[in-house]
Amino acid sequence: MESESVLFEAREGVAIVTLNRPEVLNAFNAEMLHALRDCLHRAERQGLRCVLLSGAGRAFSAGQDLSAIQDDYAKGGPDFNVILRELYHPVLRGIRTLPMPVVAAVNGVAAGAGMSLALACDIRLASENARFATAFSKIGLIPDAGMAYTLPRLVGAGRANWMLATAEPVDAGAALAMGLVDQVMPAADFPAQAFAFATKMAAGPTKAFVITRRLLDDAATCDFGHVLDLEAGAQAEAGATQDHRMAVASFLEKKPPTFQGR
Ligand code: T3D
Repeated sequence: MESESVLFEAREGVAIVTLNRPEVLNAFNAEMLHALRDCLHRAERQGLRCVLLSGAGRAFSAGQDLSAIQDDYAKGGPDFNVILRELYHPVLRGIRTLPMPVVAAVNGVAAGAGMSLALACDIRLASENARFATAFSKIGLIPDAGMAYTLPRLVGAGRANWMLATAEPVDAGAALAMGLVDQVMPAADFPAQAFAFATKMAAGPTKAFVITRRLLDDAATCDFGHVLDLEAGAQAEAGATQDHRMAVASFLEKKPPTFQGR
């Protein structure tokens, strides 16, 4: 079923997924997180080759909708363990296992779990208007939605700790300098430039992208010898794809490759 809170459009091999509750800066409620997970499934079912994730209005996402869990405090408090496992984790695991790259187009502020969501994506493009705020410590919480894994890997343990302790917003330029985002683009034509980037990803060697993501995730928790074992298996997998064979043949014929994602 179509959701109003997360929009889905398929164009040129790209699933354009837009968080759409701009009146609360695209803060997450349960319905929205279900809808987001469904959009990932839909991109896979339709055989698309890249997801471009962005927010409507002036924000990417302000994280958990704090008014949506307000009633729970009167009843002993929200069950964060259940909320995280049942609502957030399927989305995050969905992104890390999706058989296509996921690009976050961070159009504005990304806070709390909204920032976590961006960090879980394969690539982060930032508008000049983007800001990143961990936010958790401002409300007495700890980093969740995968941020304890992603943030120190992107910016290093010291900076991650600083960003989590102070929760001060980091602007797009500073985010680029510390490796939190991959590219900063002008705000004026950010949607068009982000889409153009996503179409390039969609025309790439999809399987190699996905195997690379898995290898990097696994390598983050392995010793060197184990990584060498993993890479041998992973390269055998990539080497068995049609895209690899075609690209080598194209190279030898001095022609540009046309990847099919197979
Ligand atoms: O549930 C669980 O399992 C726990 C999971 C937790 C994960 C988390 O994400 S915890 C962190 C939750 N997020 C936050 O604490 C961030 C709260 N928001 C802010 O700090 C600021 O809004 C921002 C820094 C993101 C942006 O500031 P600014 O000045 O640009 O905008 P604003 O004026 O604060 O917000 C605009 C509106 O959005 C405002 O509503 P209004 O006054 O126009 O009616 C504001 O209340 C609303 N809004 C912003 N963030 C949230 C929100 N409403 C509900 N929940 C929000 N998170």
